Amino acid sequence: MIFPTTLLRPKQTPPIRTGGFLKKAGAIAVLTAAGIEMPFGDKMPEGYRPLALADTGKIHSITDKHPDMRVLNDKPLNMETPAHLLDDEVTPADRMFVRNNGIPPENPDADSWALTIDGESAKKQVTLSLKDLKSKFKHHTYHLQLECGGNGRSEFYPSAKGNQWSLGAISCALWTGVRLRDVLEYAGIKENAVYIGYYGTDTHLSGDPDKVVISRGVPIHKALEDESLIAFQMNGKDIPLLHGYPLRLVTGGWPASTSGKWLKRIAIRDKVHDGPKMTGYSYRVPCKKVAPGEKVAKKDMCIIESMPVKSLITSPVSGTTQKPGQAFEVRGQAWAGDLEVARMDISYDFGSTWMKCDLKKPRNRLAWQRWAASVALPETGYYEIWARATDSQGRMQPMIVPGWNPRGYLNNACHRIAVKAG
Ligand SMILES: Nc1nc2c(c(=O)[nH]1)N[C@H]1C(S)=C(S)[C@@H](COP(=O)(O)O)O[C@H]1N2
Ligand SMILES: [Mo]
Repeated sequence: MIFPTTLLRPKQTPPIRTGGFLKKAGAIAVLTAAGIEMPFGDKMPEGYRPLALADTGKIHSITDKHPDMRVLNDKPLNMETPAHLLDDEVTPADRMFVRNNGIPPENPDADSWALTIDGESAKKQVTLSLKDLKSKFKHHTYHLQLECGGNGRSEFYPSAKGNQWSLGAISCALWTGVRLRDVLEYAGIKENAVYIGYYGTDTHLSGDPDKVVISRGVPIHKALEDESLIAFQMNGKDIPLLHGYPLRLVTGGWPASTSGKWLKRIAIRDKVHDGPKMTGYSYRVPCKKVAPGEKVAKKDMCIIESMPVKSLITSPVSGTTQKPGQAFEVRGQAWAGDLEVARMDISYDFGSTWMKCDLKKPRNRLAWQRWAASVALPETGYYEIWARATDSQGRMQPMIVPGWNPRGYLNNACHRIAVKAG
């Protein structure tokens, strides 16, 4: 095998300490030595690392966030949400992952906040105060999934640099604001408009006040969709500072890096936006598939648009024990970028057989969908539950980490949890 254990998502479970006999005997021997029976153990490929051996991970706490959020970096602040904390239909503010590329503004003043629309393809430059925005345009509320393009990066091999997100850089909150379309049309969109680009007020890590932290955007067709918002509320309240107070762009279903926080300016561009983190290797993947570790020229990288189909098991938490033969509920969330999730299946025998789950319709386009199934584990032992979503175009989540790319984007491999019956 060329890419041995990496195909089996080893990094989700830290490597087993391989001293003495364990090295040869492998994971199943470890479990047997620990007195854990392994139903379907004979179906497991060599090199497979059972979740039973998973580390619980470091727990940090940052005021006003849930104490079990995982902090990946504190400057800039990056924190992700453990899967079992994403069990709510609407993600509460304290359980929402944070991805900052720079330093958030310290004390933004909503009363004096203004948004400017300009750019080569704006018919006129306009500046609107927050009050103007709220009074001039109709308000809309949508339930929108925001997933970092690098969610799942930690599982790529060879590893990709950047925040080592596992599964929890995804949220689906209720966003209220005005349509980006209404505001762009207020300024006037020239015929030659191609893209929009946002600018926020966070500051660069270097401390250089003239350096833009990140300025990304979306093609004009995405900007003009009903669900693309300039939002001033999240879950019915002011947006929390970490998530963009007092104003942010929300373009659900696309890499969340397109949803600019602390929004001050939107440029209507006559070409593909070229702000920091739009070019080179940022938020881009090879236009043509490459082998793991292969060098790719910048010119052969393409911008990520819609995120791929994906799902999470949010209950039970990995590592629980259930009574053999007794039914319990397995449930979670599923989403598919611009598309809808059409079907959800789970397996508790390492993918040998699958059962169809109940799947709810999304609350609106670009919202994640709740799913649930009732499971009874047949006999005492160690099980894993694997979850697999299928989108409305028939694409399924892969079982193994797909499509290696230099920066580790778009890992939508199936989520798996460990459950013991006993
Ligand atoms: N101004 C600004 N907007 C930003 C960012 C940033 O660093 N600065 N990070 C982006 C990235 S990469 C992501 S994944 C999302 C994260 O949104 P959240 O922190 O509200 O979850 O915000 C995006 N918008
Ligand atoms: Mo991101």
